Amino acid sequence: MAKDNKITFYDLAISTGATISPFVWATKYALKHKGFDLDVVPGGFTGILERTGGKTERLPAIVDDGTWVLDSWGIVEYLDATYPDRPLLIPHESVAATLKALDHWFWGAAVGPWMRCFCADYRDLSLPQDHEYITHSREKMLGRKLEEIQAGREDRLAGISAALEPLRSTLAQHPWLGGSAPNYADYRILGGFLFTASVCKTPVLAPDDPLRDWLDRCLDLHGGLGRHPGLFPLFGLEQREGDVPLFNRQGGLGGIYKRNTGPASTQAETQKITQGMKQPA
Ligand SMILES: N[C@@H](CCC(=O)N[C@@H](CS)C(=O)NCC(=O)O)C(=O)O
Repeated sequence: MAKDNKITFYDLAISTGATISPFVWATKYALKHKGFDLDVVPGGFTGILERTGGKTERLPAIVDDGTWVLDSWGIVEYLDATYPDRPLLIPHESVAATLKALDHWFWGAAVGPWMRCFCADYRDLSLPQDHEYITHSREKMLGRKLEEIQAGREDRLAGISAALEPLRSTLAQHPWLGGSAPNYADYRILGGFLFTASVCKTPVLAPDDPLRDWLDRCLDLHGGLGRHPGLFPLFGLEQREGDVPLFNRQGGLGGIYKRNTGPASTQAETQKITQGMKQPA
């Protein structure tokens, strides 16, 4: 398996040379996490079927010493099952279950909305031979002209940034989504940020966003895998008058973030929520 420690990796890139797909980015990190070198087959959106000898219309795809493996999740399952002695991507089934929930939320809260903020730029940045296909297929997917969907994005960016609080409050308490070390949970969510960085002609997060520390550490992993010169800056969004705050400076919400250590820890809250209430006789 994996002759010379190399795995063939079908990339999906745009005219800047940067990988675009969140799934392909996550897979790149997954392969590096397992310690493999990549034999990269470059290319854009059109011609995937021809490039892969009829094996797939979608990427990522890898070939491990003649074995084709398709689909980002399929690749993760394959890598951990075939190479259990190398660092695991999904160290326990519970990580898979929790990550599916996290990934689903993240697409709805951020990746999808960011896609709609940058869909015309995405087309313009794609390889020239891909423009027609991207315009047609993405207008079918999204239901309107790309320019119309993208218009007014400056009014939407603050809300998308604000919605990322679950990541901020978690990463304030753990260095990685994987806990003390990165695993596929980090790579999967990172893939969505790297997709956005490949197309975001205007920044999407505040310069002092707490996510910056985790993102910078992710980009530096595996020899600076995410430090591609074709990526646009994610940080630099300014809060305008009337915008919601770009991030919450108060900390996380929910029971896990408000540990009950006895009355002293809940006194202030109790006081606030009982203010004006009639005292029992
Ligand atoms: N479930 C698949 C989804 C793969 C997928 O949809 N890839 C897109 C890129 S984000 C693709 O290959 N698109 C080619 C096209 O649009 O023709 C996976 O996780 O690998």
